[in-house]
Amino acid sequence: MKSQISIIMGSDSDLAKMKDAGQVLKEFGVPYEIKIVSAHRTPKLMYKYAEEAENRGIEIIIAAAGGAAHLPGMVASISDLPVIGVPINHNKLEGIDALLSIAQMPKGVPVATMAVDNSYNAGLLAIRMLARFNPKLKQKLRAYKSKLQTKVKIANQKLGK
Ligand code: RP5
Repeated sequence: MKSQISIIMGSDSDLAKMKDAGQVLKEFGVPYEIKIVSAHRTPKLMYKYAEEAENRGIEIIIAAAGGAAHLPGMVASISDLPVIGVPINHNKLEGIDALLSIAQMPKGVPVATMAVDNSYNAGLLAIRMLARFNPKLKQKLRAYKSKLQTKVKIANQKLGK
């Protein structure tokens, strides 16, 4: 099955934090690919990857990076696809460096920026985007949201005892 979502990250040291994005896509049955593509260490690969992603059938790119996190913004400048950025806490400045690098994009080149290390929400946001045009996925999302509500209900019942 062709991958609909691309998960890319600047280094294999980001991988552990990006697993949640893959996990949630897997749970919803959305095919994805995952790769290391560094804006600073492999700029030519990044350019080629971003330029070709749409023609390969990718619909949304989730891009993660830590520190001077240029990958999501650069990929958004090259590709027309929606880009979801995940700032990684690389144990320096608590990830604020990456958060600001990814969020503070200039007008005209948007990146949907997640909370630091929150690749789970990046996966879920990608699913919400796809669900706009995919009724089966929409149904799964509804079931997911209702499970969230049940969890809170059970937690409240326990508090009441
Ligand atoms: C960024 O630099 C990567 O996304 C990673 O978060 C950070 C450090 O990379 P390594 O030195 O651990 O490979 O480009």
